[in-house]
Amino acid sequence: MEKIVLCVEGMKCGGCESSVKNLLEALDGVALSTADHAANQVDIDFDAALVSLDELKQAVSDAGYTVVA
Ligand SMILES: [Cu+2]
Repeated sequence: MEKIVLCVEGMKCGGCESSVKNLLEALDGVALSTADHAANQVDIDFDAALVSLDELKQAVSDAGYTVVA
């Protein structure tokens, strides 16, 4: 399992946090995600054999949020 922290802009409330968490956890290979809109931070535990970092970032940006790093 790998752990990463993404800086994500555009989350404004707890609803946005839930959206990001749920869309990530719906992906194969993602074990756990937590999102913090105040910190613009998304923590993800994932299996790099099943899902790539690029796919994680793409899923977040497809949902309308901006992955800064
Ligand atoms: Cu929101």
